[in-house]
Amino acid sequence: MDPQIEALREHGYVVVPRFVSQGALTQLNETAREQLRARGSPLELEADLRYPGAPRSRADAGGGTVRRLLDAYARDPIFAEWAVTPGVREWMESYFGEPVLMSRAHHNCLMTKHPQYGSLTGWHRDIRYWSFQREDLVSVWLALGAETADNGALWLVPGSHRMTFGAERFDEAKFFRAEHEDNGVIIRKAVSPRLAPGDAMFFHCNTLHSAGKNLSDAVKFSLVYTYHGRSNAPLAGTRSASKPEVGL
Ligand SMILES: O=C(O)CCC(=O)C(=O)O
Repeated sequence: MDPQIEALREHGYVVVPRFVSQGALTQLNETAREQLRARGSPLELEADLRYPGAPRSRADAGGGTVRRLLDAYARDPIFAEWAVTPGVREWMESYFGEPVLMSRAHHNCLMTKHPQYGSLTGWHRDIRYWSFQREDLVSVWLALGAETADNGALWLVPGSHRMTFGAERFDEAKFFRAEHEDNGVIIRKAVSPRLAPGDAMFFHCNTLHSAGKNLSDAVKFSLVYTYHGRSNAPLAGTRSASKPEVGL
């Protein structure tokens, strides 16, 4: 595990092959598909976010396309089990050097990327979703199927979690301005690691990343959770503090 943690510290992300066993992967995939069929709340729709390529409204063609099945932890026991699975706990404790908590306020979701109506996601740091004492959170992205640049896998800029940028490099929604010349130089260093089914990608909340559209003909499913050390509390009164966290 130590070389993986070193890689995360150095590059801002690391892929751990075959993190999920074949048996668990089959169960997770069945549950993911059932959950998408059932469309239980809370859901985030592509039409609500309106990222590039998404339907313009819920009334338009593809307007019901799901982007995230939110609160994965509460949706099904197998999703809850994977949020706190010993492999993740050991990994996160080793990185943070203290007991860890899983936030239920963002990520904590099953991400779906649909052909045709699935949108692309611009360059950003996930810290935009959070308000904590320190910008030190780590997400685990569990690929339930293969993820490649062709079906909308993540692109990440190695080492960007250690870079500092002025506020002018981001837009009002905290997307990293792709048209800014200096940003372009950084974005051109991005890589898109291929993930096999069952691989995990751990990445830091300050790692710049984006994702393209899904050009395949199958929905892509990924389970995503975010963790922080116990000493790094969410700021009172913010969305990050709005839901009880889960101790591992
Ligand atoms: O899958 C995508 O489109 C990007 C997901 C992502 O970066 C996010 O939700 O923060």
